[in-house]
Amino acid sequence: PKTILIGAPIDSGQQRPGCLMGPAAYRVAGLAREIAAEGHGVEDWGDLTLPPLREVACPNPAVHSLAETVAWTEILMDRVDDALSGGGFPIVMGGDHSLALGSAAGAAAFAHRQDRPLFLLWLDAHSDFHTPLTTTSGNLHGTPLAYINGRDGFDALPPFPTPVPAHRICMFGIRSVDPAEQAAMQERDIQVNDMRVIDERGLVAPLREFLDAVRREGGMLHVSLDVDFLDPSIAPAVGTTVPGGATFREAHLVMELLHESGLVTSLDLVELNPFLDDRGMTARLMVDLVGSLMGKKVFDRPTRAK
Ligand code: DIR
Ligand code: MN
Ligand code: MN
Ligand code: MN
Repeated sequence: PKTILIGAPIDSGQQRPGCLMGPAAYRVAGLAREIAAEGHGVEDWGDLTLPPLREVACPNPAVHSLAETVAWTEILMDRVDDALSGGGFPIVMGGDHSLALGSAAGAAAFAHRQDRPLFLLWLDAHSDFHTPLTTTSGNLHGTPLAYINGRDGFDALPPFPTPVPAHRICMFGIRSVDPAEQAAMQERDIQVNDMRVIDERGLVAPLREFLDAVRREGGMLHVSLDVDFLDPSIAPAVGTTVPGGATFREAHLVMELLHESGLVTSLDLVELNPFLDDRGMTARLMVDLVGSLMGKKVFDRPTRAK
């Protein structure tokens, strides 16, 4: 499928300015060129603009920018669905992680019409499992996975099309979780591959288990890659760095395994804050990782038997 780049200059899901420069930084770092170099067609749909806002209410006074988040969610849901409906592979260039409310909803709407189950791979230091009712920071970038999983508290947003059950969600890189998130995840039996799992088992075994399930169920796979999945020493351009993240080699390995699986149907690149970058190193690393996802390798390896 042809890759569709969708710019989502969103920074309303958190409070540090700069994420809205993300799409521009990905273009400067050569994202389209990298994808084309792997032999894929690529089309850039440009940057989305914020639609007119509606008045919305939320009982939690900490929550900010809910109206913006609703508007972004609606337009992203529509555009990602459009890209998939046209046979494309959408890559949403963020923007903070609140964009995943819309991109995942768009993928879910399409999967629903295709009568296929949607799976979610969440690569992040954070679990993003708050609802607008439980968040204490009020930053809605901490909520998309709860929306995707169908938790209550998202009344202002469009109902999530076919919420994704716990066994179709897989998280890697997790090392910063708030108490309310932890309680909710435990209650729902979400499989959290925190850094200890990676240290003990490595990434390969748990990732292959998950990919095998996607394949078995004939699923679609939405991947959401938060810059802070990566260790801050290699990816400083993010507002919420957490020490002890994925290494350069772990991150590329994930992307190569995803490529070989042939299962990924949509992708988010989120939380890049170019204002915090060191001579573009984070933007370039993210572009390189997309290269690995699209098939870049030094020596070809046969795809593992299905
Ligand atoms: C924290 C930080 N759990 C919050 N979340 C995220 O504000 O709710 N940081 N996603 O990147
Ligand atoms: Mn449409
Ligand atoms: Mn996140
Ligand atoms: Mn994060």
